[in-house]
Amino acid sequence: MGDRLIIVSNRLPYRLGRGEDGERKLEHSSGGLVSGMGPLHERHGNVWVGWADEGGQELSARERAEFDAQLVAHDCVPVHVCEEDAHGYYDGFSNSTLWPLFHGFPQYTSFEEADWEAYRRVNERFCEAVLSVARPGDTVWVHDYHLMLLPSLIRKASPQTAIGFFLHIPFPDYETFRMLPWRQELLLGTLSADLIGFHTYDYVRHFLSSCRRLLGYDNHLGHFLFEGRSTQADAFPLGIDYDRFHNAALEPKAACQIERIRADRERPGSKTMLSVERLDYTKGIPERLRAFDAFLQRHPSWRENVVLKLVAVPSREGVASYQSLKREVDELVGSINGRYATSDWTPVEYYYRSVPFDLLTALYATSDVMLVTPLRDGMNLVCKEYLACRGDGGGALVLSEMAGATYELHEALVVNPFDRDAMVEAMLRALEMPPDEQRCRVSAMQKRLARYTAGKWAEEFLAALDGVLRHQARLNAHLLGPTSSRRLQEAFAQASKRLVLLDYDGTLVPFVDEPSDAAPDDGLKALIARIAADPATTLAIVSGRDKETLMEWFGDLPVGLVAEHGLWRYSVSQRQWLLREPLDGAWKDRIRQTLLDFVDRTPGSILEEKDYSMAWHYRACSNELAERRVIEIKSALSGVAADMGLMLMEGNRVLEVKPVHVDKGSAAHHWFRDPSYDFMLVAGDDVTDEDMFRTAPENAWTVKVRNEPTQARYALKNPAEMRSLLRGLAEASAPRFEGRSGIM
Ligand code: GDG
Repeated sequence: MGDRLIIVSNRLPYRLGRGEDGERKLEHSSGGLVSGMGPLHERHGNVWVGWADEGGQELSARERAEFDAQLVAHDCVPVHVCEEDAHGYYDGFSNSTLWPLFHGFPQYTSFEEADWEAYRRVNERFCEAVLSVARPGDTVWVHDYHLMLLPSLIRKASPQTAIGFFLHIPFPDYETFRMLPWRQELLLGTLSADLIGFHTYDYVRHFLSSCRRLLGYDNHLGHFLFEGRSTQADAFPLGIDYDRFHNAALEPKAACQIERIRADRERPGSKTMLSVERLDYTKGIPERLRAFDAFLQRHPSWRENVVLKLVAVPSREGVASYQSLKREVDELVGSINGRYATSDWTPVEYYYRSVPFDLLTALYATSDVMLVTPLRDGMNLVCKEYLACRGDGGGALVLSEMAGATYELHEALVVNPFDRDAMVEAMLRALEMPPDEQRCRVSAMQKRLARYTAGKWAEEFLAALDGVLRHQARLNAHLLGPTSSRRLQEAFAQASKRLVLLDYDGTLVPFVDEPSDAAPDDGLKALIARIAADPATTLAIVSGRDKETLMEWFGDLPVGLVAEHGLWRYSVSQRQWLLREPLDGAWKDRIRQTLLDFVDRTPGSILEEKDYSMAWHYRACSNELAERRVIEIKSALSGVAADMGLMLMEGNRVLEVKPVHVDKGSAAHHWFRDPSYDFMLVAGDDVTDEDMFRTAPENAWTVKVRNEPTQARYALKNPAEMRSLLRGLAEASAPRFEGRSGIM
């Protein structure tokens, strides 16, 4: 990994505030991102790029310049955005499009082209700011949904930069994500990062599923190849600065607050339930208030004995859905208090403001029950902070199963926030939980939180990014770069007898959903014709396709053809197809119906029947379904296949049933064993081509057209690069064809 880290997030860790004397001054912002990245930011040389938050203050040009200078002195790079773009980017696309949709609230989602344009422009501004400070060898870590286009913008401008991206909110399921008109651009925007992180594995799965279904990118355990580069998506659950919270309650300022809160308790022995969050519709505040209402209704003995302290921090007040939520919460609080309050008891204490850190930790330390019941939450740090502040090991946490944090905090009372009865039940259990049970649950969760802190999270993410970069370096060592390409061409030019064996799909042409749509274009045919025309060169297409298709596409060229992975070989001199060994295709009748049943049950899949093999193609199917069907087909056919001397072979989104012992490696054997060839090039892209790579003589130029682990000596990134290599051979091979056009 690089020497310096450039952190990029929507906001900087400082904002402009006012001191007690009214003087403008920089204030440190808090929150999970700042605690995770703070220590890294402080390391020498590291910088933070973000939107300069002027705290709603009107600044003159001179004051803004002073503010910038202060930020720069704190290793920050401010990004300034004009008011109109800021509105479209922040209130608009970030908070009225991505935020609601990603949290599963399509009813609040707006789809405004103008907001999208502003979002794009602001991402470009961020890119300019990053490039203004980036140096070769730097690592850039981009955060959150505001900047989903930034990885690709940086990649385009600076291809070698190491880029990490972390999404702090949920990634929605495919059915929800696909509603976005700009869905492909957003996926492509993030995919240029080397490592893409999410809080939970569910979000990773959703992301991978959208990549597969919207872009056709397959992955293997979260790794995939994107534009020839290995990229990884994985889960990294964000923790908190545990010691900061754990020790805070012991600080004199907080201790004083704790004393005051205890003294203010309306009745000795009464209990407090607390909730703290931004006033946001994802946080489930009205649902919680309704459940509290039902709780007081059903359990009258708790009236006057419990108080719900509701801290709702004003947030995104410019967005309409937040304004109506504010009205709803105000009304609910008013209605509960109006119904149950007595002269010395107010059931809901409602604070519509942010509270200072020492009061926050004092509230955590003194509340008997913490209610964290969002309808959807990427992670949720408040529940972790509450636990960290419980120095006495007591307290009870009611936690929504819709928060990412649930995966780590199994000892909480986990509830479905939409289920009012379950919420009422959980409130009762939490209030009545015996102290021993409280300590047992809380201490188990504390141990985990103390270990996996925000700092550890950042370290693990960067270590994983480093791992991806090392993996890329290993793969890139195989890449057939300009020097090796030149050497290959020279060897080709100097050879007196050459062999060129080429796979077709994925090697000479990219994959398409419908196999019959992959016919060679005129440029490709002209290129192959020119290489094959040289009498010193034997060129053969070695494919899994049936012989009729190969004949139709290449029958007019002087090239050898191998069909059905080696079952058939077309002899140019004999002008006929030769069967590799006497075979019986009667087995097909026994398994055809089984495969056809799978076609019916798997929309998008097709069955291709060849002379002595059958191929079930699932390129156009949903990934999850196809994976399941492959396992089912294998188990349905494995017994019959063994009986009949068949094997099930997995290719690139195809499962093929064919006779054992027939593979491309054995098909190529009669060429490989001929010692008179002094140049051999063997190229292919999938698992069936590995048989050729394995059996080719040691000095053969074996080339895999996908940069991934392979038996081949070299790799190219895609069919376009393969064609360009062949163009070089065409030029070196047949001078007598010079002047002929049409080679592409
Ligand atoms: C997003 C994702 C994910 C809150 N009120 C006060 C206050 N806070 C601090 C808390 C906590 C932070 O703000 C809130 O963090 P959350 O994680 O709970 O929620 P979001 O703001 O929605 O954050 C979320 C997070 O990103 C990190 O990845 O967990 O899922 O939505 O640190 O302490 N701090 C003070 N006064 C308050 O009144 N001082």
